[in-house]
Amino acid sequence: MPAIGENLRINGARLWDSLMEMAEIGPGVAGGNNRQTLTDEDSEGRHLFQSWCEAAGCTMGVDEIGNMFARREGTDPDALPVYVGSHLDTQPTGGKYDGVLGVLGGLEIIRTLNDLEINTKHPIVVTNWTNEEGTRFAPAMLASGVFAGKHTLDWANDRVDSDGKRFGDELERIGWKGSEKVGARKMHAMFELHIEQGPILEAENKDIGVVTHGQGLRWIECTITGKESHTGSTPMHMRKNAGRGLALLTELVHEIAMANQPGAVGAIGMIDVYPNSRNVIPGKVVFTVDMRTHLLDKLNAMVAEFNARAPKLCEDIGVEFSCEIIGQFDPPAFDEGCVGAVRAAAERLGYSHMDIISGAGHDACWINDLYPTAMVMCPCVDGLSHHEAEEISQEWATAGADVLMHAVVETAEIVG
Ligand code: HGY
Ligand code: MN
Ligand code: MN
Repeated sequence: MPAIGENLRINGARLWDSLMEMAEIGPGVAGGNNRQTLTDEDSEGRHLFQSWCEAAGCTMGVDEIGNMFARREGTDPDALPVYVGSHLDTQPTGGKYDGVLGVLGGLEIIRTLNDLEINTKHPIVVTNWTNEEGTRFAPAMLASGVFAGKHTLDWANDRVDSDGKRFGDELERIGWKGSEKVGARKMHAMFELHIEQGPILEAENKDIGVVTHGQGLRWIECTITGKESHTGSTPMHMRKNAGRGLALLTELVHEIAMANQPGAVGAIGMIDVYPNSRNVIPGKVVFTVDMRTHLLDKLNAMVAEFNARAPKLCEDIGVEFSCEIIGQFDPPAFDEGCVGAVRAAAERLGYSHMDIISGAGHDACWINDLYPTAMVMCPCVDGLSHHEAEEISQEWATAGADVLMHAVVETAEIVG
């Protein structure tokens, strides 16, 4: 196999133009994106991605949960493909790069190999995973989780959003339910490029994060039931205020995370208050606890402490408590061979780099359970993400895609 030269570089301007064009679909209200999964905007972004892939000579496959697979042929059609991708869906207050950089970075590899007329033994498949964010339909990484056998397709299709719309119905409505069996595809390896979504790489002045591990995650959906009553005429001692329970458990989650520093996080992001009226004591509050750390024993201990203390705190103020896990994955350790290919690529290309643990969850975390997988990260400004002001530089995007291409091409084996 011919050596991969340090001059093998992507077209950074073309990648940046594609990022900006995709960002015009599903605009937010403050310069970012609101292209939530299975919306019309998601469908529009999918069509644009498919048109670009087909213009680059790829054939597109779509599975029963809407995962998209754009295949560039290799010289050995029987060789298992190298997959490279991420997600196009965004948070409601999303940025232009979370997920999108990984999908369009994969497409840029195809475009560059076409320009240079480079062939690889293994086919290369660029992937868009459905519903990575888990914001409209919980849990996160839903479709890659079905692909990895973590959820059944039926369970996924029955997930509902806050308007009661069913995942499977919305997938059919936007016309992106494919015919391929989910998980039938076999992989030689998979790589994912993603912005760090944290402050470390920028603070350390590094171009590239070589992701060795990720945090594990537990999403605990909690319901506190009190009693609606008048905020003016109900005496304080007669109140059953579910809102107080939320306040106490918000502080409990923070206290548990702080007690497990360094390297643990916890927050409550999604909250529904019923009836959410200014002059009614909240009768019910439904919310999701998000706890994470890269150490499995610590993660389980954090959840155990929450489960031990939350019911008592609610009982003491006269409200009822129940909860269930609605999303979880254990801390991943990525494939050492693939991680080594990422690290060697950064060194070959002369990019500053450091090993890093991913704070956020990614589709690669699930695929890593099945096939050799690794991630490449680039910095983001102030570590900000899941915010419309999420920003990266063209140089960072280019460096990340260069390293991604070298790792993918090395694994797919260049043919002279
Ligand atoms: O929640 C996560 O870590 C990812 O952004 N879905
Ligand atoms: Mn993401
Ligand atoms: Mn995200």
